[in-house]
Amino acid sequence: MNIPKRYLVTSALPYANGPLHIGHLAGAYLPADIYVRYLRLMGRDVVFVCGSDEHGAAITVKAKKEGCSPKEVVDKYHAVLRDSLKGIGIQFDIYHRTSEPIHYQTSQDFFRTLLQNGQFEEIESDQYFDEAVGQFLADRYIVGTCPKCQAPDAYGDQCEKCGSSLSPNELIEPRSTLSGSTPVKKPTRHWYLKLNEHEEWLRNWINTGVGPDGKTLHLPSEWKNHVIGQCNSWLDGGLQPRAMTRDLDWGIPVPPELPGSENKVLYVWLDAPIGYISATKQWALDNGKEWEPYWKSEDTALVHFIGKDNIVFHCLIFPAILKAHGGFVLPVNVPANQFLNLEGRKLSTSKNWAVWVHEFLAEMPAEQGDALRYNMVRKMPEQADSEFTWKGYQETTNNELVNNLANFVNRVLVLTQKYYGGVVPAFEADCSFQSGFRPGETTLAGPELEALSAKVSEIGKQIESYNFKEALRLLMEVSSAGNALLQFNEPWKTIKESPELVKAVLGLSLQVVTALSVLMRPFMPEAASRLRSMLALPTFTDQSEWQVLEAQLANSEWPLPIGHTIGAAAHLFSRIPDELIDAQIAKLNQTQSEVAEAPSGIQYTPLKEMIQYDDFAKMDIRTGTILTAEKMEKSKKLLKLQIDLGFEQRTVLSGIAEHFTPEEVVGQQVLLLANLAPRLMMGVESQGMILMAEHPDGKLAFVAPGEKWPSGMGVK
Ligand code: B3M
Ligand code: ZN
Repeated sequence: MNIPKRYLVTSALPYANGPLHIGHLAGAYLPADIYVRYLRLMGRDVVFVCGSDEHGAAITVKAKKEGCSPKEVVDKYHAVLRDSLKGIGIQFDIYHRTSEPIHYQTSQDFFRTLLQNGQFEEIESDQYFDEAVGQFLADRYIVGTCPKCQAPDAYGDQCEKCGSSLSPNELIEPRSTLSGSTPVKKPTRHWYLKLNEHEEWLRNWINTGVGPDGKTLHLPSEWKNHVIGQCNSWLDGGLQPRAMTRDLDWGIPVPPELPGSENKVLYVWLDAPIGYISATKQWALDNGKEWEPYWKSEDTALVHFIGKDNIVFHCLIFPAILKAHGGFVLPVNVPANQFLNLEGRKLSTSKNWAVWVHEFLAEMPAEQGDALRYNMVRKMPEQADSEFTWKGYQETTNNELVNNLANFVNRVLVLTQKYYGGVVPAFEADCSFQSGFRPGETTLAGPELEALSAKVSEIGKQIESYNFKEALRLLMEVSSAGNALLQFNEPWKTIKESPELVKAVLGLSLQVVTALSVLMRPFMPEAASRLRSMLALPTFTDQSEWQVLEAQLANSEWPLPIGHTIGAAAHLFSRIPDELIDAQIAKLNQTQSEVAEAPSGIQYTPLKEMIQYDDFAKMDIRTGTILTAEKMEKSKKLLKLQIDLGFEQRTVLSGIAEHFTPEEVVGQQVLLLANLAPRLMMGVESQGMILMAEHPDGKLAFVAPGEKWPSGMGVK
């Protein structure tokens, strides 16, 4: 493979509507960071961009839930995301925002160019409209039953259960997520990208790697099967024109000079990927560089790291947009990951079933940041979904990071201090010892170093092929080989009778430790730095250390020269005690919202999503007294109640007929939600709702003041 002249690497722009969890980390951020750190250590020219995605229904729906403005939502979560990503060591060149003016301008200019290039078709069509709130419903504003898998709450753009891309018209029994009402259809006009005209070259490019102008841009064997598979299943369905604008008031306005642009904004999936370009522009401005070579030169490798739910946008729609615009390169790879599950269940922000990165960083010892990165790679869903468990985390950390890696490093450094005062010993090249890399064989320093050299190169190749798990496995093999070297030769026993052998074994072990410090850098950057200072080597420049190491090993040079004095040994990683893990498991169980078995055997219903005081304060709850009650004809469930509120009477239909007879409830004091919009049921208008306590076995009980109270009193 030819080495590209420069790289532009992106990680999916996270929606600024919630904090970062380990699923995000394992999906799109950590693999990109490892890849980029490696490239830098190889002396390559690379720019790594990301930023917050601040538009779309994901934001406005969250704002509605939190009872604040979309702007407040994005400001809050942008900061949380930025700090979490930084805290866990993701080393972007820029972490931008799609609310920045430079991004508005870039996106609007893109839109203008697409229009000029005849890439849009203006289409008027009937679309779902929520009359209660006066808004058109697209994407996440509308839910319904998925026509493909029958999941009950598929979004208007995608079913999260089966991954199918959808349009609102395909949903069965659609409902508005804004008001819950059944929407009506109204005509509206939008700009549609003629995706159908791009189908042919996209199919060819995805399956052969040959671009629209006939040049081979990549080899299909370099792309993950599941990525190509998902693209083909889309292509097989045929690409349709896709609306690139929306009737919303949150987003980037359609260029205002265009007739019909009022109250219309760009589709979030048009503006968000352009965010990669805006971020690169801002980075160039900040650093006195040019952005264009990173997007427009044929010798640039563009790589998008994403989760599998974003595949079609990055492999079909954004490439079509780039081609439609003209002058941009296409991605050489989109190494999408599958999903990470947590303790047997899907990670979920809304159900609070997650390990949040900012909480992890605040609650766990500092060195655990790198341990988390290590564990995330071990469980990285590269080809299939995978699972994180806290017990697994503890086991992996203790067995691999502590017992293998940290232990090896510690033994070598401590013995070097003890026997040689910390100075790397000179030794005879023809002194033979037991090999660590080839167990059972006797070897010399030369061949042992060659084995190390081969491993280092192989690890680099695996990283460059996006096989991060395999690369990490090989890294740990190096550490295991180091441990074997000590174990087989037992320098602590042979130091007296074979001092030359011990010099060779420890001298070589020091080279393995030095190599490990560099190999660790992409995966566990902070621990790598600590190891580097234990070895008393200069701090990382992150510019070419891997390249230098590889060259030294290939030339049989010692990366840690004879005569060099190392620093004091310290523990790279310490064992994680049970208490720490038990506390995390307890926290997860406590905050989880799914039905849990309590010790009493009671099935508790899940807690609903958090609301703000304002949500509660909107409810007007009053004390009342049931004056009359009668069964509703043709209804098993409903009782028709007449309720006195002191200042007025209400007719209320209540679903309690299977629990109480009319006679039982007359005279009963109740709490009535008095400002609930009236509802027509079976020809009768119900003017409020009485509050009932519900037992898991189905029993209902009235909720009322503990003593007899006048009717019409407020409840707060
Ligand atoms: N914000 C979706 C997501 O967070 C979206 C990615 C945009 S990448 C340009 O899953
Ligand atoms: Zn589905």
